[in-house]
Amino acid sequence: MRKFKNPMLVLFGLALVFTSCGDQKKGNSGALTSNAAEKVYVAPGEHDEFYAFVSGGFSGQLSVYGLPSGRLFKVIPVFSQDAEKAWGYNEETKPMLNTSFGFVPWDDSHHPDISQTNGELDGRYVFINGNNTPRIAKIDLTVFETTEIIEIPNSAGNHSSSFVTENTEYVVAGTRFSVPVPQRDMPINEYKGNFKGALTFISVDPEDGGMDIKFQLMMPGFDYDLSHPGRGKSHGWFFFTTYNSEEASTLLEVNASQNDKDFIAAVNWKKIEEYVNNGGGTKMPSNYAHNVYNEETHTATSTMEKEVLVVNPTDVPGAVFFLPTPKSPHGCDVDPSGEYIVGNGKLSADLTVHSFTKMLEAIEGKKYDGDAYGIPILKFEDVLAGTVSQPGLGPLHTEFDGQGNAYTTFFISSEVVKWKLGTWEVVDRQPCFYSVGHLMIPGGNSRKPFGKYVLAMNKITKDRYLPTGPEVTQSAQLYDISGEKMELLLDFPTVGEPHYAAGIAADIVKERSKKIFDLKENKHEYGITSDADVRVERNGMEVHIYMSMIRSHFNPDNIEGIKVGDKVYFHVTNMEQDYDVPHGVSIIGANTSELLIMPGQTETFVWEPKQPGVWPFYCTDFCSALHQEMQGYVRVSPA
Ligand code: CUK
Ligand code: CUA
Repeated sequence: MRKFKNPMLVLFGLALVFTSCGDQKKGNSGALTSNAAEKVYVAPGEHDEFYAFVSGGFSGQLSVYGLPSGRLFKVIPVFSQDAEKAWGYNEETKPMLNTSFGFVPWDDSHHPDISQTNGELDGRYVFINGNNTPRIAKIDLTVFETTEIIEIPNSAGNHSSSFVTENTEYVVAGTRFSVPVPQRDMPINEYKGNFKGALTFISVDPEDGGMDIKFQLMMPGFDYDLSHPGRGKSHGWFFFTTYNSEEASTLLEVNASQNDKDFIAAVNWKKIEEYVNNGGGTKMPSNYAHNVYNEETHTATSTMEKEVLVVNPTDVPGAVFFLPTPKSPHGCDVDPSGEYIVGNGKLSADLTVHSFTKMLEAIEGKKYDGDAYGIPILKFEDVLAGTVSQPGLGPLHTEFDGQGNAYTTFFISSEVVKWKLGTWEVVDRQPCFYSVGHLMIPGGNSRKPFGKYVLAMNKITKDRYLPTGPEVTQSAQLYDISGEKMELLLDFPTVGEPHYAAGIAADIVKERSKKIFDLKENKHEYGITSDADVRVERNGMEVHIYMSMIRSHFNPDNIEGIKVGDKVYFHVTNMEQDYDVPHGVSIIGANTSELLIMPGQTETFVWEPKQPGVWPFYCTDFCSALHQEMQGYVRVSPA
């Protein structure tokens, strides 16, 4: 059955026509008015109205921009080593990148989501997924640092992640690839019935934000693509788009899109939580790393966990249902009221919108259309709220402005389409340059979107920027959505591939942002709180240097008595107690990155000198008029 492959090829062909048509682009970009410049202009010294946390895709990081200006403020290292910040290089943060596969200093990050209280963004944390070696990270927005990473066992291509419920009860991770559970050596073509799709519910402690895997729902072997929590009336439910409901072991030869409809899986997590709290579920051996950065000791620890609680959906009647949804749905988006669940069928000409109320009625009336692996399938007509007919080609993702409008991206026809919830009519469309993936309205994942801007994230930019060799930057485009018609305001480059972003009013976050770490509270194992404590300690071939740094010297600055073959630990404390005065340090030949140490913090790097001599080190961050004088020497003698 290859019936549905050809339309896909036709669609991709069309995409090429669209994206390579330079003239078309020039015509459309001419629509910019001088008014647009005014709307994005944030005068020097003024602050932006919104933070946008933009995922880095294959860079594995999260970048922080201001909106509407599009100014880049920071790249927060998450899953990839980052030499600028010594993330994954210094001894304090190396454990953060530990996994059951060992040290994995790279990942592919797609979906940031901001923590919520009562369905509104609270600005405490950003969560983000690592797809490749399945992980979920938590970034603490008081320090803009990654403070926790939990590995997801029994999962692969952790893609329908990391979306949070409306009181941040859970951050949820869904597997893209179904895999043998437990992992074992078996023929791939015995996929059907043997491969499982784990949907992982990670609880978030309301006090300290600590993450823990509460349970894994072990679903049939589909591909779980994206997900969204219910909110408002549908709070307590979670929705997942699926494809390959055929459970084909290859998506090439046996076309996975032969089924006219795949499913959105509706999961009543409150029901499962109750089941689990009453002792339900089975403990299954599973190794996964749980890495926590302690903000008091400024040091991470990595723990290897040994088991997870697994729940079989058929053991909890009434907890999981399938909603038929046409043609390989990708995005799965729930509107701010919680009533509408939008399934963006990549290969469908229409957008399908399900009704939560109708879904409950159908469940109540037990109107099932058979089951798949014991999970009741609801009838398409019974749950359908409406269809947006033929809005564009290749729908991917939808967001909401909180004023009754939805905005959907179309990858192939390269545009954002605005339509009305309830009447399903298209009211506006604007081109994207080019091939848009996700879009983001600040707060668009909550009950209270800030419906002023939409940010579209493009996969391809071709002629939009100065050429930089064969690869050109990806981009984000900002549209004003405060009026009836969308207006393109700005187009700016991004770091890595921006899959998705989360935005929030800056006021909510900036009040909480920490300015310095109190030196007196420094509980780092090798930290010092006064210059009286600086020293060099030798323990066999291991040397520990307790060093301080302050404008504009190191103490000690000249060190002797080191031998080739020693393992030298530099534990360096920044004694400053001023906002925005980090110092940096490294030493010649060290195969680690420099340390960039914040006021009040201690960081450690290890140096194994290979040659006798007198070797200089210096401060790498321009910190004062005497920055260039901030230096020292280490004398290394033969072994
Ligand atoms: S996915 Cu990238 S465009 Cu990973 Cu959210 Cu849809
Ligand atoms: Cu310290 Cu430059």
